[in-house]
Amino acid sequence: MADVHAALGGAGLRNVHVREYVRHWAELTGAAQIEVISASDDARLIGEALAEGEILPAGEGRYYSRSYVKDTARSEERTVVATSNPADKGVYNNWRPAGEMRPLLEERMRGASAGKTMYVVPYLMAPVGSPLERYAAGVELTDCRTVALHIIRMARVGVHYIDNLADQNSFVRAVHVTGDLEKLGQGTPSDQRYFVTIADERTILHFGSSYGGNALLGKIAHGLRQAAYDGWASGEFLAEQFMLIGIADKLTGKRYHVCGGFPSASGKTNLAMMLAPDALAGRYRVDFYGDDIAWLRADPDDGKIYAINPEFGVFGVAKDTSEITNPAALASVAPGTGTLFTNVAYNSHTQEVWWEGRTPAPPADVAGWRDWTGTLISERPAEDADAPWAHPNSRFTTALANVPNVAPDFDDPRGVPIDAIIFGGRTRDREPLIRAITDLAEGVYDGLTLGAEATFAAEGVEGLLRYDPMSMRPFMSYPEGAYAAHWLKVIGSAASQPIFAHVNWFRRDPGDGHYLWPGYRDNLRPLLWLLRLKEGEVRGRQTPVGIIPAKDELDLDGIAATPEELETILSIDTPRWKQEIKHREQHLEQFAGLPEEIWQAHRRVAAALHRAD
Ligand code: OXD
Ligand code: MN
Repeated sequence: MADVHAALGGAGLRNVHVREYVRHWAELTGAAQIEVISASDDARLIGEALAEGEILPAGEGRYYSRSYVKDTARSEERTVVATSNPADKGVYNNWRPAGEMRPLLEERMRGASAGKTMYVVPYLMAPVGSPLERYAAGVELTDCRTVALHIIRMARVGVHYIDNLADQNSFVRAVHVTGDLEKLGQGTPSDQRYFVTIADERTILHFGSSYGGNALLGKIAHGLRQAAYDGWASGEFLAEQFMLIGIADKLTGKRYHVCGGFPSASGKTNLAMMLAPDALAGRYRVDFYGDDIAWLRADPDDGKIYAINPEFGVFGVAKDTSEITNPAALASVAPGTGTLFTNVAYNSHTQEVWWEGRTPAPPADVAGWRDWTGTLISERPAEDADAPWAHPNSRFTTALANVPNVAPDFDDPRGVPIDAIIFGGRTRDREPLIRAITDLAEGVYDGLTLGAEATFAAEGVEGLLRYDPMSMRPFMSYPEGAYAAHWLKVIGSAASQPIFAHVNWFRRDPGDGHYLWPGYRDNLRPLLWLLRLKEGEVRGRQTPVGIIPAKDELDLDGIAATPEELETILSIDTPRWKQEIKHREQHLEQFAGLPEEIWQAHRRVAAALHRAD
């Protein structure tokens, strides 16, 4: 049995509530040792993990790990939000009674860390001194060293973050127990895994995975599910799966900030790290704040909405990251950055890494190259010859400070004032490049009806979206009707509100299917138009679903699009929109207690489309 108090005392950890929490879980999980971790332990932990073969060197100051083959992604079916109030049940939060889930998790976790070290990782999901700091402190207990290494990159980690809390008991209890990964029946009817957030007890219990958001509990479980619940329960803030960027106009000296949500595979990380296109770089600079999470609050001092990125790092999808799609991401994982790669392809001779889309073709000389499962490419069976080298969900984990265009004030506790909130789907034939929405309820309505086209026609009705409200579907922690009302309340309480917009980089030519917009860096152009619209410098063209740029209002210097292509991306397809409106109605009808303002917004848009005949 671990000597908990000696370990905590030795680390200078005095918070009695933390000490009691660690004692409880050390006893229950049967961990053999306790070790308290601060960010300054990184080099030692890296050395130990290398010595144990848990990670491998990937060139200077970079590391590589593989997860268990059946442990490569989040599992939405095994994720539960539990509370003691049945009224907290929503459509997407997979609600269960706390009284049922806690014993179930305790049973799974009992004795499951026997013989292992339990790392005690105190963390903060906010810049120090943030007005939201009291919702940001947590202590993750994990029995996996590589998880501790990931948390050091993704959150601010150190004992002082929880020893100096104003309310010593106001930290999130986040327990991660890996379990015997080979015996958990992942994806079968007898799946043993459970990823539970007991939101009204501010306790997170995750069992059965050491991968990504399943194991780095500060990120999705605390940073999104718990924080969204806390933001609602306190009435103080919103926690959203949003990227956050700054746009600086070097000519006027003005700085703008834009945040927004995108369903997966809609280009959120590339947008977050975008650089200005060459033709505009003399005038504009894009600053990176965050690629995945933003917490938003109204500031009573100036009546603006402020956002922070609660994270300290990026857990980015490697696939398709290249010099063309995201040069800033590549620079952020360069030698010397301390980056951890997971489940990409690895060359055991040269210590290089590779993933699909990194270069147009995989390395020609396969000597030493192994796929993400560890199999030598040269020895893969014939039937696997075309299988990807890297797992499609393979990742890089690097600190925000490694991103070359990270904003100079990314650590500012106040956060940054938000000028625009954008939602971006992936729609081939209906959504224009951008449509601005000036009404709050219509903006929230647009977020609630966000979606991406189903990847395979077989998955759904032709033209039907997989709705992903505000890109929060997997992270919703309380009912959707209350969620919409909370949005109206928080943003509505700001005297000076952001403008909303819906963007779509994926409109296709109806004939040959080619993409009509170049995307990537050029996505700055519609955002500049949106900011100019907000400033009253352009007027746009009103349509039933929002304001679209007039052709001469977009700065297209250096863009090769033909007039016909522009015509298409700056238009709406009314018959397709009428179809969509019917689907939306069914989607929204699922949500009990949806505010009347949202229904009114829906009816206004539907009526305007009807009149557009
Ligand atoms: C996610 C992530 O799963 O950001 O959304 O890792
Ligand atoms: Mn995410």
